[in-house]
Amino acid sequence: MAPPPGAALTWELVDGGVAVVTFDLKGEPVNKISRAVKQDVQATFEALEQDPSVKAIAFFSGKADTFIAGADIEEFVALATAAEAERLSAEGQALLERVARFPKPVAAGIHGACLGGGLEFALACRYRVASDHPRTQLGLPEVQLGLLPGAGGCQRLPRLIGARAALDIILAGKVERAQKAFRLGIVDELVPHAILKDITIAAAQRMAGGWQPRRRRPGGFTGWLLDGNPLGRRLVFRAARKQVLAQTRGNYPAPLAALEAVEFGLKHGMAAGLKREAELFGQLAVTDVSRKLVQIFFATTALKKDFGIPNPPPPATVHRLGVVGAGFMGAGIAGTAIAQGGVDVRMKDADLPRVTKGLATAREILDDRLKRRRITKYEHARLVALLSGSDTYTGFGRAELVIEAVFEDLQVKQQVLREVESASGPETVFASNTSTIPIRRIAEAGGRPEHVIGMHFFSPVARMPLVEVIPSTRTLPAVVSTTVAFGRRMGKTPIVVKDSPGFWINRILTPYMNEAGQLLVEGVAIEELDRLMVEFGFPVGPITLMDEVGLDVGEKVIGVMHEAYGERFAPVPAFAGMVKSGRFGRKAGKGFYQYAGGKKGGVDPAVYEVIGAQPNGGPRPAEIIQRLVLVMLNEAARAAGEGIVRSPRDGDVGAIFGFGFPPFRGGPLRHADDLGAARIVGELERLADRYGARFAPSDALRDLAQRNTKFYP
Ligand code: T1G
Repeated sequence: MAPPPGAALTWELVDGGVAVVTFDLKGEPVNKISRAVKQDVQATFEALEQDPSVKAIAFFSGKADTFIAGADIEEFVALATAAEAERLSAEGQALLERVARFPKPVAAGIHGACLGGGLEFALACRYRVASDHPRTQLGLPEVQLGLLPGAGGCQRLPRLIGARAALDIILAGKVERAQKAFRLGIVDELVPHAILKDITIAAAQRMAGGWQPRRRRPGGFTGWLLDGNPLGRRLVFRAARKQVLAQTRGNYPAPLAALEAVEFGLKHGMAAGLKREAELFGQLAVTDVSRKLVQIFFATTALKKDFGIPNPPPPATVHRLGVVGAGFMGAGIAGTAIAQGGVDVRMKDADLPRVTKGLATAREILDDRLKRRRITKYEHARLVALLSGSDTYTGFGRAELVIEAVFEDLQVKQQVLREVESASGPETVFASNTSTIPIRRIAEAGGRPEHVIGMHFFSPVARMPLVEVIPSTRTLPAVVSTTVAFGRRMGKTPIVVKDSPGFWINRILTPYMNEAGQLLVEGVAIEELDRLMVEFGFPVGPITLMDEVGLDVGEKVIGVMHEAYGERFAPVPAFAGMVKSGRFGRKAGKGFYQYAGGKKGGVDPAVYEVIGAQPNGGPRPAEIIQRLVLVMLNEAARAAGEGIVRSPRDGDVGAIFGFGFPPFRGGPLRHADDLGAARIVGELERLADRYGARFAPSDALRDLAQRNTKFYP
């Protein structure tokens, strides 16, 4: 019975009675499992069961780089009730139960992304072959969407690879490379892409002939000791619950629910586990946390295609990158550009000792990837060979892009621009990693301002996902698209922001950091400040962040912001004392906290002397949080009102990726919408009366309050 035209699944019979099924969702860049696709799968497996010539199935994707990207996330957005969501999960479970119990063996040939419901489908198959291609990634990222694997993943993965290994993937929403998935036992064979089809069909033919796959015990003896018996498993679950609570601080319900679905299933059996899994999926799918995380997913995928300007010209390809400044940021940019982009990098600094140190730091990024088996020895050697440096601009002539990461000083940056212009070609793009200085001010010192742009990375570059791209009013559109494209090639999420002091991130972060300084002076203890903001959802508190960024860098940033925006950015005396006393933070081995051998210790009690305050209390916790959050939201509204970011989406993704604004709150502008502009204005007025004009509500917020509208209408 031939499938209806346009169906997502098609099949043909090959030797040995194997039906080769191809899943290719027409008109879609990726395969995803929607309700319509479930019907297609149902109908196809019905036909395969009825057809006596079919002895076994080999299942493949017709897409170039994705096997199956999971359930259709867009269908979740439309879910109104937990019961409806539970039904959706149960339908998915029933379909995969049919595949798992299918009377004819099913082998899956996996190339590309095999995620969420896509991996759950593969887990329901009797045999899995994967290509050893870098694009082949397998995982259950559901908790990143505030959900759990709701099509049997919480039941089948632990039974296949053991509870501990499965929890390691499910609770963190991990995606593993094919090599790791093979080592864990998620896939049975790992083969070059070119022979994936043949090997998978051969496996199906063998199974049609009665051969049964034999799998080794997951996790060996330790696996048996911990996963293989109820007592061991109780220890595993207790440790996992403790770790999840420590990481989520109760702000993300999905990992705990997933843990329960796994534990319940192993305790009460598959059927009971599936039922509990669907119930928990239903409850999670309608939570505000999941809604926010799904919104962030679609915002980031949309940003993957957005060049930040209308009608973007095609970007130039960068074959050689020049990096001026071999300090921590410059080396991070160089190492990440090679590790992620595979581009040839030439570093330059004032003298050879600095260059040598920078090359070593950049190389550490590659060594780390080898150590964590993210690259092979061969790939490591090939990438290391792409890195070179000197104390002259030799080799910069061939660079299509030069990123400057020198000291945060206008004159120094202007001097470097002039030097790079004379050492490089007429089309070379000059991108400054300045975090605050307006690009037009740097560009005005050169001869080709239309080729100058800002490219602001965050520390540590290898790990922080955001890059702010800042064109001046004179920057050519082709320079913008080239810079955005290169940021993506480095594995970053670029947002294009307006050229103004502090751009977006430092513009909204500085008032928050300043307010933390004010609260210190008023007697709030350092630990208390950091604890409250971590509980609010930030990865670290403002004082720890100040130590990470560096008090000296902070002082530079505040200086530029105060000059540009006036009193509401007035420097806090507490911080100036720190810089004078050489307490720059982690890099100086001392800041607000103590550091021994690079490891962070407790608060340094001597620091209170330096900042001229004693931790004797200060405002109550709720007011502390309110002052820190509202001063940021107020500035974010003001900056968004000035068009510093092109959309609330860019602003929120920027804040989440740039300094870890709590994702479950959706970002500062989404959070402002939840609080309501009128309420925020009221609270700000109260704070302004009490603490000063820095809390005066911005016109943008007053306007939203008046019109009773939101950033996301
Ligand atoms: N549902 C809906 N749309 C999806 C999608 C999905 N699962 N995956 C991708 N898209 C869209 C995306 O929005 C974009 O749309 C286009 O496809 C190309 O994506 C029951 C509950 C697969 C690695 O979390 O990680 O299964 O912008 O630009 O860079 O247990 O997309 O073109 O209109 O990102 O090559 C779990 C999500 C779902 C994986 C491809 N799955 N996707 O990356 O392309 S929950 C995920 C990705 C689930 C079950 C549960 C990536 C990718 P548009 P793209 P890419």
